[in-house]
Amino acid sequence: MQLNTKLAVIAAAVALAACGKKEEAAPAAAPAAAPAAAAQVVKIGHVGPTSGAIAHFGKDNENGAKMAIEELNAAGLTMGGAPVTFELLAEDDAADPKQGTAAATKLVDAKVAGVIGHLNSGTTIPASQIYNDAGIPQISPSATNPKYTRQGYTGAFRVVADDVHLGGTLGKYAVETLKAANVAVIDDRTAYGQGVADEFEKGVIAAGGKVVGREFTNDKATDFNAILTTLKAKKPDVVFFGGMDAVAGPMLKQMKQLGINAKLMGGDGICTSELPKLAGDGMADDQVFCAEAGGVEGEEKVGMDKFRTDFKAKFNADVQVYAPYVYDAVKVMANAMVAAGSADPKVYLPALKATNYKGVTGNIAFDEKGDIKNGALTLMTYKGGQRTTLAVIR
Ligand code: ABU
Repeated sequence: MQLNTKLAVIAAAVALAACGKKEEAAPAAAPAAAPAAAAQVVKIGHVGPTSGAIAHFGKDNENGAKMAIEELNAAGLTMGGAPVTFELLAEDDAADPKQGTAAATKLVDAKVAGVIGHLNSGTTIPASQIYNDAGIPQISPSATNPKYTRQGYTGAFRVVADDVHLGGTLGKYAVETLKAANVAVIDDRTAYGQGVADEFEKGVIAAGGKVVGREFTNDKATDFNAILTTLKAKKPDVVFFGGMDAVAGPMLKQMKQLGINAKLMGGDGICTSELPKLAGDGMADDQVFCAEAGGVEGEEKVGMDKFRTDFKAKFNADVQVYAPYVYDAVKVMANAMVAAGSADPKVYLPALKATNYKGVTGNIAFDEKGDIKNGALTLMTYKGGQRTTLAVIR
């Protein structure tokens, strides 16, 4: 007799005893029904900075994950013939590489079947070694440093374009479209900030522009007067900042105070709905140019627009940048598990590699490195404190 059947017989006997009936008085037991397959709970980890200066990014990403998990659980899915529910284990790494590896170790110990994250390149890259050693697949929805998918880890995936694409395109745009002859570059010395600034410089030079100055700060700095004064003397048409919006906001204020009229460009790290609040009156219309490392256009916008509306209704917050990419990444991972009939990474990894998924961020398929195929960029500026799309570029 199978264990579940035995338990059913024992439970029936206990129930009868509780009713005060003697066993011999009970009617003959009907043949036991085949036991229902046991429900499975699959743990999926998520990591981003939900504390610190860029907590608004981390909460945005985490909310994207929550939305996806809730929808998956409401769908009544089965995996390998048994009902499955997904549990989100959300960790905060505060955008700090050491906290990032601690969070990764915690998720591995908790036996997650996969991880969505981390948000920052500086945390994603060191954490990826821990997931790789544990055989746990990871999809980053926002880390854009190319190194992440160039380490030879078979379980590392990314659903956004990388900094080579992002920085190079912005450099070309500065010279060819904004007609900037002289550009200055600042970075925050993080894996993301320095990397995207380097790629921007290459793009400017390839397009025939001149880099007249390069300075750096850090991702916690608030005073940029010294470096901005140095760059002001070089009369740049454009200042590029490789870093996040929490630094770019005060930098814009100080550019205005110093009378620097240059445009400010940046990558996806500044391209948030929060930037106008952080910059206050330091941001003028059509002064800031940035790009999200993904994008949809035409009919595909319908799904993205609906996501944004639903997100706002649910969390009373606008999407910052990457919540839709997290949402899609969770669903891509869950779909691979369901298709493979297992949450065992060894079993579902081939299905994850073979992903061809139509999400709110467009079509998701991976190349041999784990990068998104045919990734897009959305170039934006700000008008009246709102992001305005200029173009979607592939
Ligand atoms: N891609 C911008 C923010 C995240 C990062 O790559 O550090």
